[in-house]
Amino acid sequence: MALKKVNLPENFILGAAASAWQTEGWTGKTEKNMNYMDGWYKAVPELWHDGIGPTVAADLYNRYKEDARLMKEVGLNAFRTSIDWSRFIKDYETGEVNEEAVQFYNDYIDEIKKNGVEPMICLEHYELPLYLFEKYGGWGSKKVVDLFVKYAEQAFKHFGHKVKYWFTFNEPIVVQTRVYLDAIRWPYEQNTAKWMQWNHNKNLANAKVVKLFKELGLEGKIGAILNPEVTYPRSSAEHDKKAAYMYDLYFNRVFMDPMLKGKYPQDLINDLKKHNCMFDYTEEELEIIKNNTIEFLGLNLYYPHRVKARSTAWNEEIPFHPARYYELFDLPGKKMNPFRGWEIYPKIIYDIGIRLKEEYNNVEWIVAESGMGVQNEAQYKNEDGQIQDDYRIEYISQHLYWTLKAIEDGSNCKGYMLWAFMDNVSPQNAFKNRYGLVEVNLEDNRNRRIKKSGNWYKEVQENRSFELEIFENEYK
Ligand code: BGP
Repeated sequence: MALKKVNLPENFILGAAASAWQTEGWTGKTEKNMNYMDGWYKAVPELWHDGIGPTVAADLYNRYKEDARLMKEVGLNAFRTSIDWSRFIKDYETGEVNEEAVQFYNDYIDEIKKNGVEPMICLEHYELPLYLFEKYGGWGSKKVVDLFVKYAEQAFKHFGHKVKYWFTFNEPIVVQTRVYLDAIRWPYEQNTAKWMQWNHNKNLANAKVVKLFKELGLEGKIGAILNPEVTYPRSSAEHDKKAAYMYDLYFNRVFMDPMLKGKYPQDLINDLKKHNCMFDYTEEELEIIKNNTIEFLGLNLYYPHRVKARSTAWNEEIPFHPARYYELFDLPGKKMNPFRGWEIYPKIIYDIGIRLKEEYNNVEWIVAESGMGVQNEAQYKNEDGQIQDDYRIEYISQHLYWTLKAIEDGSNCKGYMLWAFMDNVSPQNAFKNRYGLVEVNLEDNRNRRIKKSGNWYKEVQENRSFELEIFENEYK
């Protein structure tokens, strides 16, 4: 075991992320400005940790000036958040904007820039307006796809001259997977065909917005943020490899291929047809997807997915689910984040980085989220009351190390964004697991305090280097 000094490449982005619905709170919103996440919380608040939801969140709407200063203090050179579509647009049908929200986002973006931080903006981090979810069935509807394009046009028009990094979606697969595939989220409807229709319509919406961005001739980059579930088979046996192939097809390539290669994998199409889950599409839509791939990709990478061949036969009487082809594999002795229940395996970043190089034309990309959620962080406060989150420093060091190693080996990665800049509301878990470089103290009026990791992050940014104890063999 040795201490290794690692240098950040020139122009490497070292930032942090958040989203609108998880930070802003409802100040300035009315019943008409609810989004899907707000609606879910309102439907079953008792299921959210301690009954807390997006109502106040981190109260960023009222404290963005202080927060923008803190971004600088923890050394971010970039910050990613989203625009809350449900707040920004007043009339979802016509695309008319809410002037108060325009003012807010203008001031917020200006304040971020004033502090020397590069803003990155995502158009949908689950903030689909509740009205569109209820009236049209959300992303199941092509009408919603077109209304999203109208919204994007307004966002580009208002902020396109000051924001250089845009993303269409954050984790476009997530909501429908929880709602329609696994039925573990409100409104708990199992419907695999609907799941696939949402996937397709989001691929289409992404392509249409990319097309618009190009047509408007905006400076800067547009991409999407995906959460590929970096998949490892239990063994090198054919049956396990097949399980991993199918898992990857349904959960990763379903977005990566159309967005980066302009085309769905043929195996996916064949399998969907076989199970009567093929989505509605037109040739024109496939053309739009083909001609409007993204050139900049964000990846949210938290933990590996390990799968094995099924040991029991799939019950063909229940609706089709990709789990027909795999079971999850629990690796004995794996390193865990016990709070979130996620395995810690930093090499996922390297592995996906090399895959992008080899299979996806070495697209330009960033780690758009990586981070560690920890419960009861107050127990780690020192006498002065500062959270001593050494575990987070170790987590970041190791994940950053593997990011840089991927670059060394030729992957076109441009940066690392931590989840999260500050503690914020998680879906259903609310403030249970804390992710921030900055503490948000719920017992004390949501006051902010930089954690030890925040001071450390700033040092890394200033020195453009850090030291870590590396056990490379652990990940061979
Ligand atoms: C990602 C989301 C974030 C964030 C993060 C942490 O999937 O893009 O919004 O929530 O996961 O996960 P969680 O909040 O569920 O602990």
